[in-house]
This record gives sequence, C-alpha cells and structure tokens, in this order.
Amino acid sequence: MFGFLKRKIKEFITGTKKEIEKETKEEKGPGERAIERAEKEIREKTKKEEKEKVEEKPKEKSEKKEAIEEFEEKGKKEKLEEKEEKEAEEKRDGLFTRFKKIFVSKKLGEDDFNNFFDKLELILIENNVALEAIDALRENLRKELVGKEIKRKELEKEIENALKNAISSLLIDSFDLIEKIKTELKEKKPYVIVFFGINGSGKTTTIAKIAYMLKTHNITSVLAAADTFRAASIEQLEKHGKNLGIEVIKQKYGADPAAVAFDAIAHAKAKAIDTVLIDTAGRMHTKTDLLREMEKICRVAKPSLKIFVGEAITGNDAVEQAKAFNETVGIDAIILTKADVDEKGGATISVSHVTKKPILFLGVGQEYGDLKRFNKKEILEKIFD
Ligand SMILES: Nc1nc2c(ncn2[C@@H]2O[C@H](COP(=O)(O)OP(=O)(O)O)[C@@H](O)[C@H]2O)c(=O)[nH]1
Ligand SMILES: [Mg+2]
Repeated sequence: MFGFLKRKIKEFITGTKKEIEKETKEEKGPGERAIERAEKEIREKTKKEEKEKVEEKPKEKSEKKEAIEEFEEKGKKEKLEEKEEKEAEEKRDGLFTRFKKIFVSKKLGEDDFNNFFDKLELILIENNVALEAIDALRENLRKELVGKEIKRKELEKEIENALKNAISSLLIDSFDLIEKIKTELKEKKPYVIVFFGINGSGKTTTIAKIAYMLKTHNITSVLAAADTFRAASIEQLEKHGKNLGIEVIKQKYGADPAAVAFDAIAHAKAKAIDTVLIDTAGRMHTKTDLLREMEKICRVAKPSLKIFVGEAITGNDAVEQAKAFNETVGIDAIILTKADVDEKGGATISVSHVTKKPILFLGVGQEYGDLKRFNKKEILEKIFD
C-alpha cells in the first residue's frame, strides 16, 4: 500500500535536503568569510600572546643558569608550551564549531518555498492527489516552512514533519461505526445504511464485509438487493448472504430499487433485525437519472448513514465521484476499496478534504475480513516510515 508514493516522497525529501545543503554552502559565502577573518585574527592574537609569554621567560633566567639547569628548564618549558598550545587549540575549535553551527541553518524564503513546492506538486499529481488537495497542502506547508530557520542537520526531519502535518490536516478523523450503531440502536431500530458508488467500485463486496463485521459484534443485519439493474448483482448478494447466514431481500431485475429497500426495512422491523444494508446500482449514465433514483431510495429508506464506496486505485476519478454523489444525495462517510493494490494513495489523501467527509474503512482484499478501519496515524506511517 502506498509504495510508489512513499518512494517518491523519500526521493523528494533526500533531493531537497541535498539541494538546500548545496545552497547553504553557497549562500554562507560572505558570512563564512567574515567568520574566517575573525577566526584568523583570534588565532594570530593567541599565537602572538603565547610567543610573547615564551620569549619573556628565557630572558629573565638564561644568564644565571648553569648548562644542566638550562637544559632541564628547556624541557619543562617545552612541556608547558605544548600544554598551552593544546589549550589554545581547543579554545579555537570550540569557537569555530560554534560559528559553524550558526551558519549551517537556512531560513526558507518565499522563492525557496515555491521552488520546493513546484517539484513536490509534480509528485503529488503523479500520485493522483486532487488539485484541491494540492492547493490545501501548499498552504499548510507554506505556514509550516516559510520563514522558518532550519538547521542543516535537522533538514530531512523538518521537511518530513512539515509534510506529514500538512497531509494529516487533509485527513478527517473517522468515527467508530460499531459504537455509533450500538448507540443509535438504543433509540431506534433498524439502523439503515445505503451504499452508493459506480459499477465495480466494490459496493456488494463491501456490504458483505460490513455484514460480516456486524455479525462478529453481535449486530444482526438484512441485505437489500436494490441493485436491480446490473446482471447477476442479485445472485452475487445472495451468495454472500448464504455464506454469512444473513438474509437477502430481493425483487425481480428491473424492479424499483426504492421498493426493495422499503421491503427490506419492513422485514427488519417485523423480525427485529438491527441493521439494513442497502446495495444500489452505480448507474451514472446521466447525473439526473442517478439523482432521481438515489433521491427516491433515500426518501423511502430514510437511511441513518449514506456511504460512498469508491476504488482507491482510480485516484482522481474516485474523488470526482465522491464529490458528485455528495452534491447529489449528500454522503456521510466514505469507504475506499482496493487499497491493497493502490500504490499511489492519492484518493486516500484527497477524498476527505474534497468532500469534508471521513473515510471509515479501507478495503484491503477480497475476503470478508479484509476491511480495515481507517486510521490517520497508520496512513501517515505507511507513507513516511
Ligand atoms: N483487491 C481488492 N478487490 C476488491 C476489493 N473490494 C472489492 N473488490 C473486487 O472488486 C470487484 C468488484 O466488486 P463488486 O463488489 O462487485 O463491485 P460493485 O459493482 O460496486 O458492487 C470484485 O471482483 C471484488 O472482489 C478490495 O478491497 N480489494
Ligand atoms: Mg454490486
């Protein structure tokens, strides 16, 4: 998951680090020259002082000393000189290191940032991040980076953290569906969920996964085969129902989907079933048709939750679909399927920002258990660690 994006971001951060390092070296020219001059002066001054000290001493004593004493004295003197030289050297080093520390940092200006972001933007586009999300990332990153003094040593970490924070603020924290259902069941039964999304996005499979998950939490459900349009869709849902021991309410192909939804809800009420999961057809031949059909289902079923199901791998298309469904019927949450085969992650990064709705789950395979609760922290770890 997100392998391609992760690799690209890593390359980008390392590349930016190298570039800024090169720039800091070039830009510190005049400053460094000033330091070098100061250093040279200090070094010369220290040397001069040392020399004076050394020269003063023999003058006082040499005339009075015997040859041996003189010899001994010389030995002591040399040792003392050595010690003093070492101390002075340490002092110079300390000073030099301190100067160096000041000049290995870089303050990012507006131009630096634009240059930096232009390159990042290409990577984000390549990874299917939606333009609206890219714009938001640019603003978030600008706030984090422009005018900030960045130490060369911390460059990589700083860029990574800034990017992590910027992406994090695009993702909306999701809620715990099981907890939500349990709470609402205390007030009203059944809890009705409608699943929207285009053909092949994974709606039927996801409904089966959700039904399986509910079952493991002792929440009962009934499935409504309200996709009366697509060939074999009813049989597909029935097969899942059989596998999971969950009832499927159906009518004939071509029947009114809203009527199927109505039947399923009536059935749940009669049998005291906790939830109704409504499968729909993803007909998108014209927006008006879809609007009418979906609106009717919603009017009849009065769902507690409207979930958009999209394929993570389709990137921008999934984001555009989510936007269209949100504008027509209004969605409450998102499930992105096929995240297991999505190396780019663009839809996952963008869809919440564009719709302002949370991602609840990621589909990560074709088994019933392959539904992963969306976790912001985990996503960021997948991209960066
Ligand atoms: N790898 C993978 N395949 C999935 C996932 N979810 C659904 N699929 C597959 O996608 C195809 C279409 O799914 P389906 O549920 O029929 O889509 P629908 O037309 O929206 O109902 C099927 O072959 C599913 O097995 C997923 O999370 N990962
Ligand atoms: Mg289907």
